[in-house]
Amino acid sequence: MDAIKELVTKLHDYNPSSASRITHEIIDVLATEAIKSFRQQGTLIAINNLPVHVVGVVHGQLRDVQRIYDMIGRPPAKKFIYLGDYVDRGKHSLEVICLLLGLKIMYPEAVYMLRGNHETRAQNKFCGFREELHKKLGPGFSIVWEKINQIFDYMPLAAVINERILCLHGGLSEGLQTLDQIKRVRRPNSELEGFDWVSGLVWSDPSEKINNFKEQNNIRAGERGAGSLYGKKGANDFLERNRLTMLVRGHECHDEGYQWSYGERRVLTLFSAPQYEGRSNLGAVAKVSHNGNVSRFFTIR
Ligand SMILES: [Mn+2]
Repeated sequence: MDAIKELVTKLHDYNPSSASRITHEIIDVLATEAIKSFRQQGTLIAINNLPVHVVGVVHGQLRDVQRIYDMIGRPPAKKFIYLGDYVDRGKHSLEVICLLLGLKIMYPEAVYMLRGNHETRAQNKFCGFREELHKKLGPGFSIVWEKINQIFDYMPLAAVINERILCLHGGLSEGLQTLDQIKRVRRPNSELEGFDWVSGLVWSDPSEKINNFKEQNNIRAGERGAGSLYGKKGANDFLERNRLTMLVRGHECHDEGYQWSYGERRVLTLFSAPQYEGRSNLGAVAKVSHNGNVSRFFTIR
């Protein structure tokens, strides 16, 4: 545990010029402890200790993860739930995932991490993470890559805040009727690439163009090739059936860092990586306050 504390302290203030190597040994420790922690908390997490800050996609942008702590405060004084996509795209996937896993291990009731579609081998093999490990770790990097992906296989898929706000990475599908279904998903769960509702948890997107559900199987039309689109009626029926007031998810970049769908305040997208891939978007974090409502947004430029 001392080694993890030391790593977390270092990564809180890390800057590339003072980089010191993250070793294979520390990743072994992180893997053992993180898997233990994720197994203890189930596939669907209940968060009843408010306030909590909901962070969307961060995609390897370590500096922005640090800036969010500078703005809001650090765990365990402040509580956070992250909506996935820690790795790929940005330059510091390794540092981001090690910092967040270290915090998760140290403060299991103040830091929660959900799985995103990039926390899968099929995505992070080709979207930046594997190459980053090759560059930073040299020989033996593929063992570390596999080990970190084994951690991802145990990450929870959803959380419910205050019994009313469902958090996940992607969204809903026709085959998902109740929260109990999510609770019963067995882990480790390595494949999340299809149109089934489990894959949809990390792949699906809200859509203004349809009413209920539609598989995203038309890649030529710009669809993702996994998960579903979910419309206003599909989303609201699901929320009402499960006595939820809101769905908060990540997975899509928006200019303001957050977006409400369907002209209502029931389905919220959060994206927390500003200037993502050369765009000029803001990054946003939502605060769920004591009364269980989204009370404010923090944004970074
Ligand atoms: Mn995503």
